[in-house]
Amino acid sequence: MGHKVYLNGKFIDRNKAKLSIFDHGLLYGDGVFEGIRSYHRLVFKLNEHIDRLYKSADAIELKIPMAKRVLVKAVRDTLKRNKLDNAYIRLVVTRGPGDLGLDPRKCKAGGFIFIITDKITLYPKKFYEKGLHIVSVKTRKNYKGAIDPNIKSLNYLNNILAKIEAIKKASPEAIMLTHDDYVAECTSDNIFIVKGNTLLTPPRDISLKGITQNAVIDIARKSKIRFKEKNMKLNEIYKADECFLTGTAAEIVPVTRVDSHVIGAGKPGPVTCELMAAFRELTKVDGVRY
Ligand code: PXG
Repeated sequence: MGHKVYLNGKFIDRNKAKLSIFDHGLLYGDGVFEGIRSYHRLVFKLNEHIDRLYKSADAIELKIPMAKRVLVKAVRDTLKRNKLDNAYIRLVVTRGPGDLGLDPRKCKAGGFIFIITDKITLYPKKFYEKGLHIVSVKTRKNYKGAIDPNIKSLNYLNNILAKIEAIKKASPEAIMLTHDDYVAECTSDNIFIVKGNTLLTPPRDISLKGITQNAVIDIARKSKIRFKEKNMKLNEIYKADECFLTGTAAEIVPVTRVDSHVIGAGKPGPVTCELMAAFRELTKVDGVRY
């Protein structure tokens, strides 16, 4: 039995799954997605990811023709079928095939819902031990009045352009700024700093409200670490005592250099390490079993 993907209610060989080239998900990036992860047969924060997917879909007036619990079951079934204990899960909903115009009403047949599960590729261990060196880039975040950054849509072009800039600077991630020069987030991670006794992250309406970011904020609250959202320019990041990124794939990864600036003591800081340890424990218990 080869590796299967879920596509509109069926399990199909991953090499045989096909979508229409008229799908507006492909033609226009008209669709939504989630990147999810499981640890030892527990899907971390699955219900939170499903809620965000439906919110994103709602924001683009895309109706997911399925109850949330049915989709939750589909995710669990896909993982079980592929016998994956630790996995990366990609959940995608497209607008569906239409004509060559933008009008989503023409996509009458409805969209594709698919689930790909795969082995998770972990970042190199040295990222976590020594911290990342990252850069800021010129490509801006979408202005929230143009595309709300809280819509996790299939249109990731500006993040991809930022990623290309980072790659050219030999950096694994890129800090993206808003149109008015405030730090928003990275291409697929949120950003935090520690300054004095306070944990800070940018205002959550200018970036994607990360599920990992939520988890870190919850841990901070329980651990009595002072936390605030704060609008920050790059200078504040440069002068931080600690810095780290959060994301489903990266989990919590320390940052020890931003552009030419060494952060704090140049190694992962104490608050970062405390949060990393607490997060590791959380992944062992917080999730939907399959
Ligand atoms: N910001 C953006 C723009 C993202 O795309 C995050 C923050 C972190 O959110 P979570 O909920 O994961 O804590 C993301 C994460 C991947 C991958 O394979 C991840 C994302 C998008 C595309 C690929 O790592 N989203």
